[in-house]
Amino acid sequence: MASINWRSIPTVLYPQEILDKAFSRASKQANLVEDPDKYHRVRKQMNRMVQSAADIISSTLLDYIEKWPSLNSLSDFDQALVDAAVGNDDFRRNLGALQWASDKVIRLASDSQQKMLRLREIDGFHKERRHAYGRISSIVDQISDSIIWLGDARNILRKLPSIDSLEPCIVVAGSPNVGKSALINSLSSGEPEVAEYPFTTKQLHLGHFEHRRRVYQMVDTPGLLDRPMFERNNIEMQAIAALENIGDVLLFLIDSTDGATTPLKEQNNLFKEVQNMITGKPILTIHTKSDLFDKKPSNIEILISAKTGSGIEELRKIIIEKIASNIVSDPLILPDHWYREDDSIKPIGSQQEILRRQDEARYL
Ligand SMILES: Nc1nc2c(ncn2[C@@H]2O[C@H](COP(=O)(O)OP(=O)(O)OP(=O)(O)O)[C@@H](O)[C@H]2O)c(=O)[nH]1
Ligand SMILES: [Mg+2]
Repeated sequence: MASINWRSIPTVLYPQEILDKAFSRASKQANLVEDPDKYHRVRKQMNRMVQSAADIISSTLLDYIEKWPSLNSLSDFDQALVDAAVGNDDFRRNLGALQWASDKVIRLASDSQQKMLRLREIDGFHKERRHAYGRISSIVDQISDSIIWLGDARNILRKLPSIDSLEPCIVVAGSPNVGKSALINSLSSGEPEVAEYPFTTKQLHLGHFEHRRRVYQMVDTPGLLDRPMFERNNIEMQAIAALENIGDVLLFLIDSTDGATTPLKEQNNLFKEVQNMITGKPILTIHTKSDLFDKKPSNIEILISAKTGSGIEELRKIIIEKIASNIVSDPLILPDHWYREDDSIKPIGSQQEILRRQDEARYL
């Protein structure tokens, strides 16, 4: 499943703006009508006004529906994000209201045109046009709450992180201030993006690097995993479960320097909790801020410094290897030539693909 580009969700106009746009364009259309006979001219003009106004409103609403992601096609992770951010039920209901209004407006225009066919007075055409406009306005009014909801929701969704579930994803966790964001910075090939989780007020960092044409995505978890279990609500638990879904490997960062914000004992407790929560994913324990140690502590395997860059390239290799070897041992591997049900043309999990990844790991 490819990632959703939350930023591409279009601006939603206010209900009155939608009506103004439709009515003013419809008037312009009416001005284009030419007919020397007044009776026919007015009939065509009124007809065209109603038709154009309805078309513009309907296409504006349908365009919103089309450009908004369809919930069913989202990954579990993205669905959990949307649910926490704006609520999946509201999401469906409000988009549904737009569809309803679009259908209704089109039907109304066609009824109105039928009526005009039967009218004999010029005045009658004007009257019918005004009547149709009134009813169009009232339909848009009826869904104005939904339109306003979508406008607000768009501003929230735009800030969500975009993660491509076809590419490997590295989740970075640990207590506050251990250096999660700094590590993502130093592993990233470009400037990491800043996004938001709907579950926390903190900003998260999204980085990526490429290796042999694969994009390795990194996402950090500020404020998500750094509190004891009992303080978390359902929605956060859902987020953590979803996080487990997207991550191919979890990096757990520990700051064991003397100046660490969280005492080492508490960091170890959090580690145990995370270990219990995240099952079936490789977890790498990484000690940070090595530049602050006088000499390397003997019991530590992976030690890095985002500040000096020490240990970063070694860590990158370990991550790539870990992901490659984990794919090989995946018990849910699909048989040869089986394709996953999504838009990817890559045969994920096929024997060839596995061999290719094994090769990659071997020639690191
Ligand atoms: N000396 C040193 N300081 C570091 C290193 N990595 C991070 N820091 C510092 O540690 C502090 C926290 O770093 P962040 O990367 O923001 O930590 P974080 O885990 O993302 O913090 P939260 O997002 O608040 O949970 C910052 O002041 C960094 O400059 C390092 O390798 N060496
Ligand atoms: Mg951070």
